[in-house]
Amino acid sequence: MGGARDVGWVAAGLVLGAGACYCIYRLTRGPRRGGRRLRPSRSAEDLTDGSYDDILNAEQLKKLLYLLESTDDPVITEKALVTLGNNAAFSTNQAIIRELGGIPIVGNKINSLNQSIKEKALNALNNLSVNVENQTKIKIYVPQVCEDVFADPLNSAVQLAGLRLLTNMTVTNDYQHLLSGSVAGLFHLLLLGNGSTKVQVLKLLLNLSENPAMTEGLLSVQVSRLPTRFISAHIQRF
Ligand SMILES: *[C@@H]1O[C@H](CO)[C@@H](O)[C@H](O)[C@H]1NC(C)=O
Ligand SMILES: *[C@@H]1O[C@H](CO)[C@@H](O)[C@H](O)[C@H]1NC(C)=O
Ligand SMILES: *[C@@H]1O[C@H](CO)[C@@H](O)[C@H](O)[C@H]1NC(C)=O
Ligand SMILES: *[C@@H]1O[C@H](CO)[C@@H](O)[C@H](O)[C@H]1NC(C)=O
Ligand SMILES: *[C@@H]1O[C@H](CO)[C@@H](O)[C@H](O)[C@H]1NC(C)=O
Ligand SMILES: CC(=O)N[C@H]1CO[C@H](CO)[C@@H](O)[C@@H]1O
Repeated sequence: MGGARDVGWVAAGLVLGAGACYCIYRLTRGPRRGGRRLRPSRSAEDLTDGSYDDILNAEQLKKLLYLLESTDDPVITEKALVTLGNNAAFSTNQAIIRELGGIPIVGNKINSLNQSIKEKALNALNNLSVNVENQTKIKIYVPQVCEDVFADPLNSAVQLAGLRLLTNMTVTNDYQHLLSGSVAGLFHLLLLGNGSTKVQVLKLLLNLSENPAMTEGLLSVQVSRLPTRFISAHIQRF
C-alpha cells in the first residue's frame, strides 16, 4: 500500500500545486471570468472556501491535508482546519483522515502561535477524537494541551477548545493518567474561570472522578491546595 500511497501523494501535490497557483491568480486578479478550466476534481482551495458543505471523499481529504501541510498562509490554514474538523464529524472520515496520516498534520498545528489557528486545530482534533482508535494517535498531544490550557488567556476560545479536547480524551479511562499532574491546575481554572470555563472543567473533573485511579489525586488537591471557601462552593456539587 505504501508505494501506491506515495504515488497518490505526489499526484495530489501536482493537482494541488496547480490549484494553489490558481488561488493566487484569483486573489490577485479578482473574480474568475468565464471560460473552461480542466480540473480533474475540486481543487483544494474550493474545498476551503466555506461554500463546500458536502462530505469530502478520500481524494479530497488528501488534497486538503496536503494543503494544510504545505501552506504558510494563516487564512488558508484556518479554513483547511475548519473544513477538516467539519468532515471529522463523520466516522468514516475519522478513519480516512487517520489512515492518510492526517492526525499529526492537524496535531502539529496546535503549536501555532496564532491562537485562532491553534483553536481550530484543537477543534478538529476534538472531532477526530470521537473515534476511539484515533484517540491512540491523539494521546501524544494530551500533555502539551494540558500545559497550554493553563498558559492560554483565561476564558479564551483556545482555552475552551483545549478543555473540550481533554474532556473527550477522558471519556474512557485509557488516557486519564496523562492528566494526573494537571488536577490542581484544573481546580484553579474552576475557581477563576467564568461560566463556560467552569462547566467544561467540571465535565472533565467529573470524568476523572469516576476513575478510582484518579480519585486519590483529586482528593489530595481538595485537601491541600484549595481554600475551604472554594471547596464548599464547588467540590460538594460533585
Ligand atoms: C491568525 O490567523 C487568522 C485567521 O486565519 C488571520 O486572520 C490572522 O491574521 C492571523 N494572525 C496573525 C498574527 O498571523
Ligand atoms: C465538529 O463536529 C460538529 C458536529 O458534531 C460540528 O458542528 C463542528 O462544526 C465540527 N467542526 C469543528 C471544527 O469542530
Ligand atoms: C465529545 O464528547 C461528548 C460527550 O461524550 C460528545 O457528546 C461529543 O459528541 C464529543 N465530540 C465533540 C466533538 O465534542
Ligand atoms: C465522561 O463523561 C461523558 C459525558 O460527558 C460520559 O459519556 C463518559 O461515560 C464519562 N466517562 C467516564 C470514564 O467517566
Ligand atoms: C466567558 O468568557 C468568554 C471570553 O470572554 C466569553 O466569550 C464567554 O461568553 C463567557 N462565558 C460566560 C458564561 O460568561
Ligand atoms: C468509532 C469509529 O469510527 N471507529 C472506527 C475506527 O477506525 C476503524 C478502522 O478504520 C473503523 O473500522 C472503525 O469504525
